[in-house]
Amino acid sequence: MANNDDSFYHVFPKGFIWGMANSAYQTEGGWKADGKGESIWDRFCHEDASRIKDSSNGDVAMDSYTKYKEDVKLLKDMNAKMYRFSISWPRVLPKGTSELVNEAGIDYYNRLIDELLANGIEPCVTLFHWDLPQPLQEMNGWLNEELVQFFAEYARLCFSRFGDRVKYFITFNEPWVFSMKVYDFATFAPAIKEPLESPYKAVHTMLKSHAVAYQIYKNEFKDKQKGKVGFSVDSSNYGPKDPSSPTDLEAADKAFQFRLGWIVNPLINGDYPPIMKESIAQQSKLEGRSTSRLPVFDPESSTILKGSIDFLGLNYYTAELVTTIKAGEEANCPTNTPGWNRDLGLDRIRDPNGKLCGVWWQRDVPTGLRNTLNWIKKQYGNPPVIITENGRAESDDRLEDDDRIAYFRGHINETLKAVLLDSCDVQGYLGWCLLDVFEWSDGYTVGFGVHRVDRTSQEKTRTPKKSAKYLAQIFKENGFPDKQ
Ligand code: PNW
Repeated sequence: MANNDDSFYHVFPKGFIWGMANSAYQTEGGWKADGKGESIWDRFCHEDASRIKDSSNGDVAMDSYTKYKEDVKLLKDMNAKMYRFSISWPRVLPKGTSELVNEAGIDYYNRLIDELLANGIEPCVTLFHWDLPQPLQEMNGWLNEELVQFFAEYARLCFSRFGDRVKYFITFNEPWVFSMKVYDFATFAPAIKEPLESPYKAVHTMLKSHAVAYQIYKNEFKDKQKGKVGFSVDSSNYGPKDPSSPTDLEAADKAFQFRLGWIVNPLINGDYPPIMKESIAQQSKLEGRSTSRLPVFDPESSTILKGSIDFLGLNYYTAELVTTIKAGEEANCPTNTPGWNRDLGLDRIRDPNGKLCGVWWQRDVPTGLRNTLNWIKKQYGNPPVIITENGRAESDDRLEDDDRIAYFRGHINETLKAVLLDSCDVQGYLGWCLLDVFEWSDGYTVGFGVHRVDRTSQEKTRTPKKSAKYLAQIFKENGFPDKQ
């Protein structure tokens, strides 16, 4: 690598966790195998194929339900020490509730966990990566607070059946992306356009569910199992459009509060960020409402939410630049749509300084990751962080994926700076994604994978891309030992 770049040559602290991530619906297939129930994504794709760009679905996906041993081998070949995967809730509880446990589904995850451990790879299990059991959606999904109890039962089942071997649990994946894509953009299952109240309500239920699950782990399992329970949040980096403008700097901080703080402030401090409460109360008033659209935590929920993570999972992909909206320009501002966007009330663009990636919303801005890690450190007193997703989209599955290599190199190097130069407590890095997988409403038209999958072959043949070999080297050398 050229010497005239701004890379930092050093290794990560000993014990730094390297690995890859994935999720159930995007990878497993076997959508109705061995007693699995229907999820909201099964229903969404089957009901109307035109909802997905290439009219595809996850019925077969990468067939990891049968090919999991091959996935573990790929991880081993990459020198990975951790694999983050998610459990399909309806695979283990077909009706969503503990009324019916599908032992065949439990067996599948037991086999996967055992295979990982036999290969020296630590399992990291996400409980909710968006594939809610359809019967729970019929009850109004996350808008119904009864889901707190159903999630608690599901979490207890997972802790009790897998926790003897799984030491890292993540309750939820990316509530911001989930609630915005479902209830605001209405492009993700079950796509219900209700941007004003529903994203807030859904996130509220998820946070309360997390807190109850965390209590269950702490009270019933932790002493014996000695594992950790975390939560994965998504965030862009938010920078000022004009770095010399104090109001733009303030705007960037406000955007972080609305995106990351919405979720993380409750998990650490037991309540939503003050600026969010103020802004949404004000907007609600302007809409003629007598109360704020942002729900309020009852004292008990607030108490159990406070300090309810053993680690914070950060999913980072891109960076945005923000500025205030000029008076009179509100109607012309594309990022000022009713709901979360208008409540935030800022003019936002994807950072034009970064190279455009294979999806419209992604630009390659590595310094944004270091800044985001520092924002978390400063705002929340340096909590332990694991980067639970980071990766680059391509619009094809080329094996010579040099742009993806550049993305990984830049982002891992900025993480190294955050750890060694800024003392951010980052304990691990998981790349997204092990394979090219079903990319939600984009179907199979874009890929984040470091392995190509031949979906036309019976074997679903996996082939390492150049980036898989590149990451294998970083993982092995624990960073960037010297200039090369
Ligand atoms: C994440 N954004 O989604 C999800 O956790 C994965 O399941 C998904 O495959 C991956 O990232 C790539 O999309 C995101 O607009 C979707 O900033 C959108 C955004 C971020 C993350």
